[in-house]
Amino acid sequence: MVKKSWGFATLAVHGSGGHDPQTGAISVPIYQSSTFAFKNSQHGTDLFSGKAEGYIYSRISNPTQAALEREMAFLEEGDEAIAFGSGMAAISTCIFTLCRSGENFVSSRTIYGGTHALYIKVMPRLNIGVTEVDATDLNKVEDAINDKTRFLFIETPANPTIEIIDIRGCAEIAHRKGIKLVVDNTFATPYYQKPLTMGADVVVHSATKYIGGHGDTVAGINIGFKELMTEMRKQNLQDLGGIISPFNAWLLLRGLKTLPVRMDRHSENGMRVAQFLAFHPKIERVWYPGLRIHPQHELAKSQMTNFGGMIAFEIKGGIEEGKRVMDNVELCTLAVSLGDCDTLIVHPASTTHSSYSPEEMLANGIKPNLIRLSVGIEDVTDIIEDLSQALKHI
Ligand code: LCS
Repeated sequence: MVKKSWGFATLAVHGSGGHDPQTGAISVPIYQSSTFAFKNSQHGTDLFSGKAEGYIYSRISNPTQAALEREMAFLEEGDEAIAFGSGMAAISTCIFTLCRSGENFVSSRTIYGGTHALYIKVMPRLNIGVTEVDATDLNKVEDAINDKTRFLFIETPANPTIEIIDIRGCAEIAHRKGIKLVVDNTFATPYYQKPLTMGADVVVHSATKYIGGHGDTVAGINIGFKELMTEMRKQNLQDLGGIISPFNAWLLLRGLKTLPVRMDRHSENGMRVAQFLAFHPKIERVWYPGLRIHPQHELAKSQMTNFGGMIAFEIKGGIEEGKRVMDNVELCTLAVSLGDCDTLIVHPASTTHSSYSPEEMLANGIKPNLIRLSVGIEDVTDIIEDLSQALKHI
């Protein structure tokens, strides 16, 4: 029996619901089954009508997926969670649950490039409007909302600039205007930030990142309160079909057991690497919410309990200097994605955020000389040593 009063680390280990009742297995079994037998034809009818509870078909739900969802609901302090095959499936299903053709939503403008691509490529075809605003200015957020706006979407800390958005401030505006607030909590994880406790209605995750934590799974999770999550599952998950596989759900359950331990190390290493970069003569500027020089350090402290492993930094010079650093790292891996045990380094403007126009990039702080670093859990002295030798090449 899981106790809601348990601490985060205890819930991360035990929150899926305990040992398998049939076998005593302490690891949740991988129910690798697409379909589930009905006891008789009436049972099938009752499951379909909702009179009986149980499993029907793994596009709707599956016991391994359900264990992951129970655990994530505990960790984010929501009623229910739904796990998806990717973060993008989680985000698109959330949008389709909240918004219909002819309506619109407002989003912070600095977000993962794939989310921005979904806005500009798919939403116009469905006649769903998107207004992207500088959400660090709450007046701009409020001004963008009209009577057809259904929700506000923010990503904080933001990918790739590590900008911080005021969750409580956005929740106050959203609820005053009668709309929902959705927060992408991928960078912080529930260990450091719990948007549902600050007024958000839905939390979305690319679970590919810190939740999985090992760079071996693509997945997404949405967490929220009963009514909306039931609608999301019944109306949208089932129809759009972006479900997680049982094996990937199991990998996330395994990853979650060590989430607090990994995050502590990511933060410790993140702070040390950020401090190193902040004093480096070849670096123009460092963005890490744990540093006092971050313009939103106080806001970050008010809504996060620690700052994780995501850093952005601007190299003196331009893109050529940046490329030279990235081409000369030896321990750090030049790759997209983030939140893995391995330190990853990437140039957002030419990769993860290339869906933005050059003008949008500049307006959103995605400068040509900006490099994003996902600090891993290796020995921090080795990470710093590697960056130090790579920086000598410029
Ligand atoms: N939200 C955030 C904040 C992300 O960083 C990503 C992926 C997604 C959602 C989408 O999740 P996915 O479907 O990939 O699981 N971010 C990536 C990045 O920065 N590099 O590669 C993927």
